[in-house]
Amino acid sequence: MTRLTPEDLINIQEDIHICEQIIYEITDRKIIQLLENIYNIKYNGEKIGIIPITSGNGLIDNFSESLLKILRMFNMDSFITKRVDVSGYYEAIKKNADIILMADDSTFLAYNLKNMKISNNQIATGKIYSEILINSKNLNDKDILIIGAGNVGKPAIENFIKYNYNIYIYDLDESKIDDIIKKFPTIIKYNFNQNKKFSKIFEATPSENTIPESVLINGTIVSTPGIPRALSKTLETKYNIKLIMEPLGLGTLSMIYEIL
Ligand code: NAD
Ligand code: 2YH
Repeated sequence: MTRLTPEDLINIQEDIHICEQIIYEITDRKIIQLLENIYNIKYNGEKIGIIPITSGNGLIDNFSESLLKILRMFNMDSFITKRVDVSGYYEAIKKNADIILMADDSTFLAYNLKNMKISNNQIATGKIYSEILINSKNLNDKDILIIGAGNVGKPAIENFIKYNYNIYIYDLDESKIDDIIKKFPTIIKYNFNQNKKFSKIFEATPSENTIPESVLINGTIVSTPGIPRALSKTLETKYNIKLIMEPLGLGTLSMIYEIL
């Protein structure tokens, strides 16, 4: 599993700000409006405690601070516990947190201590990045290319199925595709020789430059939580791509809304 690096998070506020503008351009909605529509709930001042976790490979410089910046950008009442791990959990409860956020090397979760709902970053990220495409004004085109059918890709695929998309899927690991096609037989295995172009692409892999020129048209919307970047800057500019890409913010907000 890919681990975030402090470098990934350096421009987190600016990255989210750019995504906010593109999301508004393609959906006519601000991020929070979109989340309210998706989860049919509003944030109501819940207090969110961020607990740094030292297990495994330890703390990531800037991780907890980036979460705090993200939540505060959207006016959410939030704090980082001074202590870490179990002591941090205790501190969060003593400070009357309604929700806690914490991550080790394999799981990043949000837990609502009042209603006992729990969310997982990979699922919530797949959800929001797919919903951005589903809510795009270009509703006529129901073809979607999905690159990467892992833990983030799978919930996105299930969401596109729900909205009757024609799903074309590519993954380096063919067994991942076969498993998904067993579950959803209408999904089409894509290979890049098919020479089909897409106005909507979802990408969630840990590899760089996974989106080749052959699938792009002018104005393609690329919604990609995958780190590092899936599309070269040259292709982004050449095809006026509407690129939704940032390392932590949208998924974290989606986790919070899922458990309100
Ligand atoms: P995963 O390991 O569960 O799935 C990744 C999938 O990509 C695998 O099925 C793998 O076979 C496939 N893959 C790898 N290289 C490929 C390539 N070159 N072409 C096609 N398929 C390829 O990982 P995940 O949890 O689904 O995460 C995917 C990416 O999303 C990671 O980079 C992760 O760090 C990132 N992520 C970002 C956010 C965010 O908020 N932006 C949140 C969660 C995860
Ligand atoms: O980056 C990660 C893992 N890849 C899980 C993310 C799931 N998408 N975890 C962050 C670890 C943070 C660290 N424990 C800290 O600083 O608290």
